[in-house]
Amino acid sequence: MSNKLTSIALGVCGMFAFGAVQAAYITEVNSLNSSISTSQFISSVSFTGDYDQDINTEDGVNISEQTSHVSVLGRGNNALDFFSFNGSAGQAFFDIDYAKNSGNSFNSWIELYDSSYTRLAYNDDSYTAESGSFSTFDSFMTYEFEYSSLYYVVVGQNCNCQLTELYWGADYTLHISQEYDQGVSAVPVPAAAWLFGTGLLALLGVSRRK
Ligand SMILES: [Ca+2]
Ligand SMILES: [Ca+2]
Ligand SMILES: [Ca+2]
Ligand SMILES: [Ca+2]
Repeated sequence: MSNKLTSIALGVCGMFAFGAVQAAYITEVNSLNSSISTSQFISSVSFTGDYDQDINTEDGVNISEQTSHVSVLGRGNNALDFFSFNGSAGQAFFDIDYAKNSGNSFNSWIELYDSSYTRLAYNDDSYTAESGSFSTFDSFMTYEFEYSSLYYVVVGQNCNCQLTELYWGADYTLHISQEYDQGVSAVPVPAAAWLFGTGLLALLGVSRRK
């Protein structure tokens, strides 16, 4: 009995550890996230602190190991792409890389909204073509969250200086990064696994006493 529970605990911890390593890049659920009410929620466990050459400030300084970050592989489907995530108080970075449509760069545009869908910020073009971007038409945005909450990011393209639906098949990568000291942290993943393991050990103790 105890051996069985122990192996289950080890297996679950292993899954958590595997998830933490593999979770940095996720794929957009194409065509299902075209509105605020159907936004694709990015779980905190998808964020990691692993090194990534394309996680950088707008000036091109790599911040992958100073932030908790997630990268979304998105694709246009004649619609806007909506994502939501739990942001924490502190500095956040939103970086569009590899924006391509039929081999050519397209003019991305991103917007940030709070949980009541009030627009907090938006960006059209970046200051520099940093790592991952071939063109300054790729968007880059920083924002200091005042408090922890659900936030929305919308990805589209610039048409007549406003947010417009992405072309069909337009590819891009969206990196969302948050500073470690106050931001969303990858730490809760092993912490959750540790607590789960501790709970199981406590259960084992109870069953042994019985
Ligand atoms: Ca980048
Ligand atoms: Ca899409
Ligand atoms: Ca970029
Ligand atoms: Ca742009």
